[in-house]
Amino acid sequence: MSKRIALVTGATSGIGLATAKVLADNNFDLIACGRRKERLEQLKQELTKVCHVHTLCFDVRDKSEVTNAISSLPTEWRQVDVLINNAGNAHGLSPIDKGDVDDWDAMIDINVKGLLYVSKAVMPGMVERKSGHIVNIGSIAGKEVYSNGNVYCASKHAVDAINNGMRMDLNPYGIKVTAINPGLVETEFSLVRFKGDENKANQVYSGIKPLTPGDIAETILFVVTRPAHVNVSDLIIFPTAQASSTIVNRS
Ligand code: NDP
Ligand code: 8X3
Repeated sequence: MSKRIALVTGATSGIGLATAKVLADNNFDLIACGRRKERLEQLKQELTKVCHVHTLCFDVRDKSEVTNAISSLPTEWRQVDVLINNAGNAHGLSPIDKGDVDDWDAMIDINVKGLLYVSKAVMPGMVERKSGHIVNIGSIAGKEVYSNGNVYCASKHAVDAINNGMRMDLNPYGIKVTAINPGLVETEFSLVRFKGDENKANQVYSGIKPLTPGDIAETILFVVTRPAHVNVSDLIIFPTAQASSTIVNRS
């Protein structure tokens, strides 16, 4: 295997799935991660035509599952060149006093602690080799807080801080660290946030042309293929109809 290896979390859906496909088409071998095994197998079948694919099925909330999965990588897969920390979601959209504590746990455990666990397992190899690139998928919710977004916004503000801290601490090793902060992207995100309520999920994207997962995947491809001396450190990407978390020009 002579291509660069990218490990993508949340490769079973949305931004992660599109990123896996775009990287596979552009000279990367892939470690595709997620909880939904059948989707990982389907992706492997599809991408095996263009690159080597290894799948890892684990829940980012479970520290030992994460460690065991990543330390189970066969020798030829151990050198992770690019880590895409993408797995994440919002759970609920309620005023803070009405919020569901289980939703809060899920967002902090997946979006923040899960990202840390995966990074902890991958970073030592990058540090040892003095090379690598970590791309953290944040959100506009990590730059602005919006009504009822409270804990999701907090989790993405934490990703923003972790991203900046990583860039500082990994700087001596020549490791690149990038945050990609999208606005509205149509994926399974809102279906998960509204617990399967399709009407509510569709309303989020009504009257606008939202970003597609492919738009974000192409941006990720751009940042991970810059020359060695270039690090894109922090990007916000909106659909044209969106100017901030709350300013959205709907027809
Ligand atoms: P999707 O719901 O389509 O995808 C989420 C992915 O995360 C799935 O592959 C899912 O895989 C994985 N995931 C969720 N929970 C876990 C878990 N506990 N363990 C392992 N994997 C998990 O949403 P998006 O593609 O939109 O979201 C991807 C990232 O983009 C998230 O971090 C989200 O916060 C961020 N984002 C999304 C925006 C949007 O508008 N869609 C805007 C800004 C940021 P599986 O269920 O198989 O485990
Ligand atoms: C997803 C975008 O605006 O729904 O992070 O929080 S938003």
